[in-house]
Formats: sequence, C-alpha cells, structure tokens
Amino acid sequence: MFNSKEEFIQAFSEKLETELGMGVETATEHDAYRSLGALVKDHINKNWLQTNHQYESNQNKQVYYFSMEFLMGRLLGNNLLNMQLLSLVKEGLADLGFSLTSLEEQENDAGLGNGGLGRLAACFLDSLASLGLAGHGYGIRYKYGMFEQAIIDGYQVELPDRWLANEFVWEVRRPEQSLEVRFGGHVNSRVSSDGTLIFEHVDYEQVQAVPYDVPVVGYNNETVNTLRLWSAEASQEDTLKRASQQDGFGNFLTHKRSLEEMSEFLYPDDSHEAGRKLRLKQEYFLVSAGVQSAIRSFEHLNLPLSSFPEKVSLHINDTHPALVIPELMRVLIDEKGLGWEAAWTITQASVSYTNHTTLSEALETWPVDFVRTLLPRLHMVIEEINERFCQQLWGQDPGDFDRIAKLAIIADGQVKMAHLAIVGSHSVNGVAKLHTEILKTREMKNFYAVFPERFNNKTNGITHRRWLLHANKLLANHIKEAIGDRWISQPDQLRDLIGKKDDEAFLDQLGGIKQQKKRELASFIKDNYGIAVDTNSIFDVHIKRLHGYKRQLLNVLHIMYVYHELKSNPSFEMTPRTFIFAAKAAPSYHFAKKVIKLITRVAGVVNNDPAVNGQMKVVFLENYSVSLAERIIPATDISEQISTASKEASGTGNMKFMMNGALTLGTMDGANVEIHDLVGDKAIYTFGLSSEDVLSYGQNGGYSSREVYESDERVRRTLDQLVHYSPFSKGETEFRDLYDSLLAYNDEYFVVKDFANYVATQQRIGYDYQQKREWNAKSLLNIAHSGRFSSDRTIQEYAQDIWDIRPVRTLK
Ligand code: 26V
Repeated sequence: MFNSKEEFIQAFSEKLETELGMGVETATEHDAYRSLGALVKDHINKNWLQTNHQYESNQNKQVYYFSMEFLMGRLLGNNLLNMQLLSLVKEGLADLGFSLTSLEEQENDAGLGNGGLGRLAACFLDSLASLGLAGHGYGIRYKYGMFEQAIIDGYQVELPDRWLANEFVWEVRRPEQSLEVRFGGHVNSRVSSDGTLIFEHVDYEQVQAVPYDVPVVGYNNETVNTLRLWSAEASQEDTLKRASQQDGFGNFLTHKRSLEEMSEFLYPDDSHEAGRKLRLKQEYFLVSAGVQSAIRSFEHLNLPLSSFPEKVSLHINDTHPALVIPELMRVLIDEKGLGWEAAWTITQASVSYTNHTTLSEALETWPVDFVRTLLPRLHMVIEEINERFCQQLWGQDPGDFDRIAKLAIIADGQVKMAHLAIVGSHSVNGVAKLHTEILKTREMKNFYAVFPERFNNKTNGITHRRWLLHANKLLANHIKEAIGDRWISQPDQLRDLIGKKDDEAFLDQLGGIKQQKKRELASFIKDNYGIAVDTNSIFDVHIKRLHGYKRQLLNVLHIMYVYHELKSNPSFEMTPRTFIFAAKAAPSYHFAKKVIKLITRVAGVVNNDPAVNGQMKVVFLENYSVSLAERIIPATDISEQISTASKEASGTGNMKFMMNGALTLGTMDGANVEIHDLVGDKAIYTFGLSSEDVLSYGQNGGYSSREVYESDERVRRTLDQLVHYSPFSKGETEFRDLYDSLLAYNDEYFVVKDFANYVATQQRIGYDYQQKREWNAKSLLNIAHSGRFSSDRTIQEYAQDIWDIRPVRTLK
C-alpha cells in the first residue's frame, strides 16, 4: 500500500505504463481513470483474499443477499474513501495535473436497479462490509442496466444503458466457478432400490452462470466482501453439440442468443408486474446459480447439511428471488438425498424475506403454466409446499375454505410469490414502522394470524459514507470540526450537533455550506441546460421514480397555481423558488410520461416569462441516477416526500436529504413518520391525509374529487388549465388524461384532496425560509437526528434479529 503522496505518484505512473503502455504526459482523463482503478484494485485484492481466508478459517456464518437489483452508482470515490486514500490520491493526482473529481466522472454508473429497492441493496452491502459482517450480494450482471433517459421535445425517450462499453474496472470474471442452470424439459420419477422416490430432470436446456465478482470495500477495516453478479452464457459443451448438428451454426447462434438474453437487460418497470416469461427466467437464473454457489461454499466446511442454517442465511430482497425456497428444497432432496421434512426445516431456517411494497399491482404472481413448462421440477416442489401448507391450515381450522383460498400459494392458476416467501421463510420484515403495521393489520393480516412470530420491522437506512462523507465533504468536515469524528463509526453520535443549535456562528457557516452546494448545482444547471437559477431562492427538490402515488402531479399543479397568482394577483407574495425535478418513468407507463411532459411544458413557460423570472424557475434534470442524486441532494433546501399516505413503504431519499440538512415537506407516510418523531413538528413540514384516512376511503368510499373541484376555485382554475386554453395548454387534448385521472376517475392518489393543504404548507415554508438562522437551526436538527437512518443501524438490526451474525473483525 502506498503510504505517501510520492509513493502513490510512483505507483500510479508505473501502472499507466504497465497497464496501458502510456506516460503521464500523454494520458487522457479516461486513461488515468482506468489505471487508477487498476491500481486501487490491486490493493483491494490483498484484503479481499484475506477476508475470504478469514471467513473460511473462522467458519463464519455467511449471509447471501439475493436481489434482482443492485444500484451501485460509481465506485472509485467510495472505494478510496473507505480505504482512507482519498486525500492522498487527490493530492498526488493534482501534482500530475489531474483532478480526482474529473477522473471519478469518467466512471459509468453501475445502474443495475430501478430505484429504492436496488439502492437499498447497495447501501446494505456498504454497511455489511463496514461493520465487518460476512454478507455478500448475489445479483445479475445485466449487459444493459436502467435505461438512459433523454428528454426530447419534452418527452422521455429511453436509450440503452451501455455501462459496460468501456470495461468495468472493478469486476473479476471467475469462469472456474461457473455453474449450470437448467430450464424446461420433463421430470421422470422412479423408485430406487432402497424404496425412495427419485426425480430425474431430462431434456432440459442448460445455461452457464458465470460469476463476475465485484469487491465491496469496508470503511477503514480491511474487510472486503463480494458482490457476485451472474452472467448467462451458452456452455462450451452445448455449443459444440449444436454446432455439429445440421444447420449447426445458425442453430447455435439462435440458441446462444436465447440463453444469453437471461442477463441481457434490467426490467425497467418497478411497479407493474407484467408477467413476462423472460423475467421469470431471470429470476430463476439468479436463484439457481446463487443457491448452488452458497451450497458449494458451505460444503467446503465439511459439516452435516443439518447445520446449513447455522452457517448460511439466504435473504430475499422482495419476492423476486422467492424461488430460492423451492430451489433449495430441490437441491437438498434431489441432489443431496434429504427427505422432505429435513429439507423443509433447513430451508425455512435459512431463508428470510423483506417486503418493499403494498401496491397490489406490484405483487408478483406467475401463471402456473409458465412455472410448469419453464421449471417442471420446481413446479412439483411448489405444489407440494402448497399442499402441505393447506393441510396445516385445514388442521387448524377444518372447513374454513375461505381462509385456505385466501392463503394458498397456488390459486386461480397463479403462483403467489409473497405467499411462497412467507410460508417458506422464518422472517418477514417491512421497511418502516408504518409499513410493517400495514402489513400486519391489512395486506398480510391473515398470514400474521398464522405466523405472528415471523413478522418484524427493519426501518430502512442509507450509508452515511456515500451520502454524507463522500457526497458532501464540505458539510462532513464542518461536522468534524464541531463534534469530532466519532459519528463516522457511530452515526448516532451526530446527535452531539444538537448542542450547536444556538451557536450563531456555527449556524451561519452551515447556511454558507448550503449556499456553496447550491452554487455548484446552479453552475451544473447553467452548463447543461442553459438555465440561470437564483441561488438565494429555495431549492425545492422532487427526485425519485415517476409514479402516480409519488404525486409529482401535485407538485406541478402547485407550480401552475403559483405562476397564475404571480401573474394575476398583485398582492401575492412569495419567496423565490427553484423547483427541481428528476425522474424516470417506466417505458409503458403513459400517465407517468405525461407528467414529465407537463413538467417540461410548465418549465418552458415559466423560465421564458420575464414577468416571473426573478421569482421562480422550474428545472427538469434528465437521466436521474445515483451520481446525479449525489450532486442534487447536498444543494437541497426542501425535500419533497409527498406520496399518498400509506403508499410509500419507506422512502430512502427522504433520509439522504435529511442527512444533508434539507427540511422535509412530506405526508405522514413511510419513514417520514419516523423522521417526524425524531425532529419534532418544528423541523419538518407535514401535510395531507393520514394513512388511516386513505385506507378508510379506500375501504368505505366517501371521497369525491369533483366536490372539491367545485367548491375550491383554485383547484378548478388550476385543473382547467390542463385542458382549456391556458399558458400551459393551447386547448390541446395532450393533458386530458391527467385531468381525467383527477376528476373522471376520482383521483386515485388524493391529489385534489391534499391540494389546499399542500399550498398552505408551501406558503408557510416560504415565510419560514426568510428567518435564516431559525431555518439553519432546523436544518441542523435534521442532520443531528439523521444518524438513526444510517444503514449501519439497519444492518445491525438484521444481523442481530434475522441473520444471527456478528462482526468478524473489531473496527479500528
Ligand atoms: C417490482 C417489479 C415488478 C415488475 C418487474 C420489475 C420490478 C422491479 C421492482 C419491483 C418492486 C419495487 C419495490 C420497491 O422498489 N419498493 C421501494 O423499496 C424501497 C426500499 O425498501 C422503499 O424505500 C420504497 O418506499 C419502496 O417503494
């Protein structure tokens, strides 16, 4: 390891030469990035090997976090940070004429996820390694990750994400650890000589699952865990066999493509289950490779299979990898010769499941026919699990057909993945207190009655290393000056900042840092979009996936209202605002795409109207991604978390903003409730219906958006602007579907209902923002309480309550 700037310069120059055959003078930023990456990886490798040795020799229990998504973002800066090399490398590079920040920007985001669920998985990996816990990710090495979004003529256009186009410097291909995954075919059963039933899978297609390992570097503790991403390839053997048949080559190519599409692209829809066969193939591909790989590692320990749950935890990130349950059963029974009961005990004790949504349209179900043809042996296992579970229910409550019909894993020709996940695991958790309560009392009420001990809450968290230490060094340093750096290993200690709440100089400096981050974002906006924004205005930010329930429409309707007031009401007063949006819409989600169109239309009108330009601007930043979030969040004053209460399971953006000193404008939904509990009424702006209100309207009716429309003139005028002649719509029909969703379809997400309350709360924010010192004190309170939302806390809870694992190394 290099211990000084000089040693770094020496090592870096050598690397440029040996790796790229290049001198420092001729290297481009991209060359420099590549060789820096290679150099850093050399150093990681030593610790990686050592960590693995240590896990093996200590026989530590290993956790495998199965997730169809890992939204990692860029790794260079974070790896340097966690290795404590950031300042040394930065200075060394500066001496050579390179800026570390520019080199970091050479890296493509690893965007192998849609949103919250995938980013959570990435934060969890960082915390596992940083806490010295043996936890690894299993995912898919999609050739194309989350699509790249361009805005053309105000509309979203999706472009392929070629993140692998210039080599991904962090991965290591490990072909020797490849495994075979089988699809299709038939199952023959026969009775063996000793009387046991044997199942033989025949006529199947096979695909090679080739692992690409990515190191996950812990913070200052020499731990390096593994994110193992599986890639689908045609096997050599299969290739030879096909190539030698008639029409060998053509046949081979078609076949190869059909196999390799399994790791071709990430499904970009995170709220509608489309029931695509390829998606089910992807899920089984991940599951089968992961389960086999976990068993292979376990077998190195030479222990009886009965101790598998003491040495291995298989965690499933939502139901997408729920096939882990029947797959583990299959391997244990068919390949390891265990009986059903023994296999079932092991499976249940090893598997745990996190639920991330209560939206019914996102709950996974698969047609039984799909499962039977694609995975004939797993289909048999699932049927047996279902049969035995239904028997158990019958035994508890004979004759209650209704209950059995509701709880069955297979019903109406569908396999219900959430039911499979609950029945086959020992722990089911929600991701915020409110969400878990909703699961227990509503969505999964019947299961809660059967297995109350399985249900538990693990409120989400985010890694403060990426989202504060790395994304906002200025703020992190300011905090260190005030309270030292204990909070880095114990984020709860950020509470010491509360002592600074009356320290005027400190609060002014805090305000100064926010201004600086706003200036940086403003120049990014100017450079990329040509829009000049006022850094003294409130930066009001709404960045997340575009979805009806997240209510970007409520935000934009408020902007339309404010614009109208500014133009027509001379006594209307407002604190200048910059409204910032970023959001990707699922490609087939027409409503969401229309909302983007509306935002960009409103932006065009507002930004080009000199009459309001001193007061407001609207900016839609394209291609929302982890690295864009890292730019925006530190510069935010107001964090919009305005989901329809009960619909957002937790939210994690809310936590990132809070940690960077933004104030939340939010509904009492998801983890906003817990933010409110911590900071108190004065340091958060809550508004709108409660989750009880929303759920009860859903159950009993009683809401009419038209009544509100007719009784509130501001609502009527604003909505009418969508369809009548107005600055935003020249009477076109373009926004008719948005209008109809609010009136004809009675406003599913209660936008109209919450409008008045939202407007009033925004007004209050405008006044409060003018009291700078008080504002900064509220901002401070948010930062001070944000330690609770470090994913270190979340992971410690998982480790203790669900996985039963302890740190391997003591933290330095
Ligand atoms: C569903 C589907 C279904 C169609 C195929 C692709 C796909 C991909 C993902 C999903 C489920 C997405 C669920 C999700 O992201 N939930 C979010 O999880 C966050 C972390 O727990 C949480 O903070 C958010 O509130 C929750 O919406």
